[in-house]
Amino acid sequence: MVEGDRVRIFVTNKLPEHTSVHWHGQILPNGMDGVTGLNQPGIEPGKTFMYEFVARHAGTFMYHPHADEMTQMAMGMMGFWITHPKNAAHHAVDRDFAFLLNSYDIEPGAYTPKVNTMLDFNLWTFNSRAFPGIDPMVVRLGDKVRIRAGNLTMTNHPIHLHGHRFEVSCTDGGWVRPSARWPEVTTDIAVGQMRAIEFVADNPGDWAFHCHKSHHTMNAMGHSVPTLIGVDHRDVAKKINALVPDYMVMGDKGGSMGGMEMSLPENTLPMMTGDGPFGGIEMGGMFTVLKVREGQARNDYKDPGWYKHPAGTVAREWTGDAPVAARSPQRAAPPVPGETTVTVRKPGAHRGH
Ligand SMILES: [Cu+2]
Repeated sequence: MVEGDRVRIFVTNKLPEHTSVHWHGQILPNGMDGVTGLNQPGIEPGKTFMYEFVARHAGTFMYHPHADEMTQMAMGMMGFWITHPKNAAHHAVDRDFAFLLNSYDIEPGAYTPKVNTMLDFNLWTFNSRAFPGIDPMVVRLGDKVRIRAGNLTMTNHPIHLHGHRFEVSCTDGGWVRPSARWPEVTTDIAVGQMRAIEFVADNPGDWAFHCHKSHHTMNAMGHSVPTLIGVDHRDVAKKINALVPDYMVMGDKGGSMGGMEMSLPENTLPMMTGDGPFGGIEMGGMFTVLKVREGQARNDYKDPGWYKHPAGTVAREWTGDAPVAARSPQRAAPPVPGETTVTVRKPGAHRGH
């Protein structure tokens, strides 16, 4: 869409129940807003409705049913809407990416999302895809980049970009004035919000881009598993193994599953997965990679492969003695092993302020 376009949309309901479509963020005539019962009757199964309005403002919007929302949205009915500025020079960028954040609760082995789940979803997705099934964002060194992300899940997503600083340039309410922007590396996107971030890709490499909630970068898992960190259950495991050959004990040293191969029910993604140039990435869900490259062609979005680090710029094993850490003068003597020193300041010391 381009700012000022008159838009006519035909919606045919192929569901077994009524529906409607709400055009989230659009400034339109009341009768086109799509709330069943309030602005229009529901679209009955098999019927077609027509919506017509002017896309008045450039920006990023969303659409979704406004009828039996809980069920229809849990099944994935939602979409993104971008209206470009009429003047192509306005808000121009070199690369422009769009992610609709959505979530599903699908039991391992099942095909139908559970529609009554309120918060404990187990698949967290960008455009209904989970890492590593999400393409990298490929940009040229020095490109001005925009990433738009809209949230139609049931919880907020603090979206985090590595290696760069960005500003929020647009919300679903419109463009943010440059004087009102501030630098960030994470921006929280609440339910029903869109945030477009902009930055100059001035740091070459493969940079993680992900939701900062650690459960949102994992795929299907049980959340009621007991914590076994610090429990040595090798003996128990041996006994159980004698009875159940495939039995596997997990989690006495942590939850890492990067190097673990495990059979899964059909139609089930591993909890954390993905391979990088140095091994398992141990991510899933809302995660992808921003690839900043020198020499990538202007309109080439093809994956250039993994970043080739200049010599000496990768964290590496240190095999010498650990250097002695500098300490403040008050603590000139090295601490005696096992000694605990507590400096107590009594309330009286604060008299006078
Ligand atoms: Cu999240």
